[in-house]
Amino acid sequence: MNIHRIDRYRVRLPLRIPFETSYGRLTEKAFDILLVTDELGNQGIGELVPFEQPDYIEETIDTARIIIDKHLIPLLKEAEIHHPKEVSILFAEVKGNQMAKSSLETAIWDLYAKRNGKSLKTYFKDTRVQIPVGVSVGIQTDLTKLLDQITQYVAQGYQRVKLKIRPGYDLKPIEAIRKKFPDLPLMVDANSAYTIKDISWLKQLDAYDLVMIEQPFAANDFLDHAQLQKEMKTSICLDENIRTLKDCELAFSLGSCRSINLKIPRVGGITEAMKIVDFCKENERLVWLGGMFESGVGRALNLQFASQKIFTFPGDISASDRYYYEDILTEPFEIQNGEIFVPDELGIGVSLSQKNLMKYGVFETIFIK
Ligand code: OSB
Ligand code: MG
Repeated sequence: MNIHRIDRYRVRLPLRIPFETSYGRLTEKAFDILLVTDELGNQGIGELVPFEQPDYIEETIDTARIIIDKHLIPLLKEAEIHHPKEVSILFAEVKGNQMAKSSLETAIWDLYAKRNGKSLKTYFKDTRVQIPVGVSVGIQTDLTKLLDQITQYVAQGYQRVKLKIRPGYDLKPIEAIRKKFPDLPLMVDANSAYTIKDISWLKQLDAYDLVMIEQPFAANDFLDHAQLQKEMKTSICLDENIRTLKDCELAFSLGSCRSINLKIPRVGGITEAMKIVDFCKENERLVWLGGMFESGVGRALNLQFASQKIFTFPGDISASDRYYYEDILTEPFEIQNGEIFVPDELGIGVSLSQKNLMKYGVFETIFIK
């Protein structure tokens, strides 16, 4: 298979509810949709997910576009690709920049599956058709509004709630949620907002029966997380730290965490994500699927990947209407009894809405043979 053409839509979708984390407030999500066409006219779709600010990790949508245009597309131009697993090897000479790589790598997996007349999930072992889902709730200093929001999500069937926290916004909201929902599977995500100096403060969280605490310390820290995990009963989960299988091995061998939030784009694509899944399977480690406020394209990819039975813990894969008024697909994803169906059509299994792409996006061709 040869890549003959690559197009992109630069899209901005307004969020229904502004999303606040320890590092900032998001009111709309910018992302690119990449269309990769082969010599036969088959087309794969990928999503470029980084944020506009380098505050979650260092990649931004602008830096990723430069890496794609100047470094990754030139590598694809001359390549003859027999299997999408070769793409990560082809891209290896470009260091880091996992989200840029993932946008093209996942588009090529989609293209490959479509070329072979298959749904993407057929390339994974032990899959099912419906997956349990959770919801990630932003910082909301008005606790009445926070509890109302969570009440709605619980009524819609979300099986697990993740609350964003930061210093000054932790014990109080957690206590309020626990009081109202004593049995709700509840976890928190600090997005790196604490430091080792906060260990004794964080130890108080052990009293709230949290399923896990996600990424309390810096995005590249393993040692302080290991110290915290040694002193806490509650499981630590790492997100920002995990860019490669090696990071995953390091985290578990140092005892930095007991579970991994796996995001396909943060590890450079499907091939590396599969290696991490295999490692977690072999070593009986908890791995679950996170999200990046993806549009329907990235959401469909996440659903295909999370169809693997190892993903028993509800992921950050919510219904389209939890995020956006309108998405760029012809059909939105809906939650039914706490689960979302995995699309069954070819590749990632979704069709783009041309109307909405034109409404929210700008089209450009970035490579043509
Ligand atoms: O830390 O997991 C995170 C959203 C944006 C950036 C980082 C994170 C998140 C989420 C929500 O928690 C994930 C989602 O629902 O897509
Ligand atoms: Mg996180």
